[in-house]
Amino acid sequence: MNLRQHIPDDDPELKELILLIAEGGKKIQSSFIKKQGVAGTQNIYDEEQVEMDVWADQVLGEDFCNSGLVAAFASEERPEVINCEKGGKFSVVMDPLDGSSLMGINLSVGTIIGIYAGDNPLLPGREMVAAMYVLYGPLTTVTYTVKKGVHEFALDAEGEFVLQHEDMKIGSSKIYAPGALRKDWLPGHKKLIEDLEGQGYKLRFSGSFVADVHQILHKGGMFTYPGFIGREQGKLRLVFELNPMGFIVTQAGGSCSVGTQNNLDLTPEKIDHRVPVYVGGRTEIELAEKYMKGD
Ligand code: AFP
Repeated sequence: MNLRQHIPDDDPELKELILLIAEGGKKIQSSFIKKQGVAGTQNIYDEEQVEMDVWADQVLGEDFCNSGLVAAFASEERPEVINCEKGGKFSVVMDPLDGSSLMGINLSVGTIIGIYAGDNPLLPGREMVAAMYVLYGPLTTVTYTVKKGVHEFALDAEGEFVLQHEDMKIGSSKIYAPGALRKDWLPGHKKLIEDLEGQGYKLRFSGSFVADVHQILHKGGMFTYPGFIGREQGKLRLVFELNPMGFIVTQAGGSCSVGTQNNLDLTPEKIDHRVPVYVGGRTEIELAEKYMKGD
């Protein structure tokens, strides 16, 4: 079964949007070999943009606004929400190329997407109608949810996304992926990690959020990029990173949190709202909240 056959027909426009993004993923995948330079510009967080970041953002942004499906979108690479002239039923949030600093050494990177009804993309994550990511690894895969399970497809030699995993449930392996420097961890977080290590959790961290969460989704455990000394609010973005990936993991039976509450309940304060990140199995997220709330 391919992606088009699999996505439910009850909202044809939502289906077209998911397929459009999957096609965008193909364009991005086929351009890695050509676009390995550095763009020489910086994004709104003063990070250097590699050429592919800029390009992927442009390609997907144009696709959205040309489609007549998207009223507005917010991108990690842009300082403001973009309103599309043609309008449309949905608004989209995207990290066009997460983990892009790893592209130069050929590690997995990905495109993260959240879809909302209406023209405001800065809504609480719980209001998403769909979320998906494209992972560019040994295989190029699309993982999507329209709140009817989580399903994964792989790009084959004929250019079709074919079903690999249907109705995925988060695994039960003991893996933890901890970002930030150990010396800067806050006391609650340090206790949490010591607890996990004491239970025999194995460390796996690539530096690409989308790839690291993908591993946790398949195998189980927890990804965390906590708040830390000097950056107590955290490094990763609520709107573009934690909400869409947390939504997908939640649909697969897992959970997500900023440590003290579920991130999906938060209304973004601004486009680049940053948060401490905990995403993974329910047991692990409950444990994280116990330590982070100081219970
Ligand atoms: P890039 O997209 O700039 O590579 O950033 C990746 C990221 O936002 C996220 O994917 C990683 O989990 C995190 O940064 C890694 O950050 P450190 O390099 O500070 O560990």
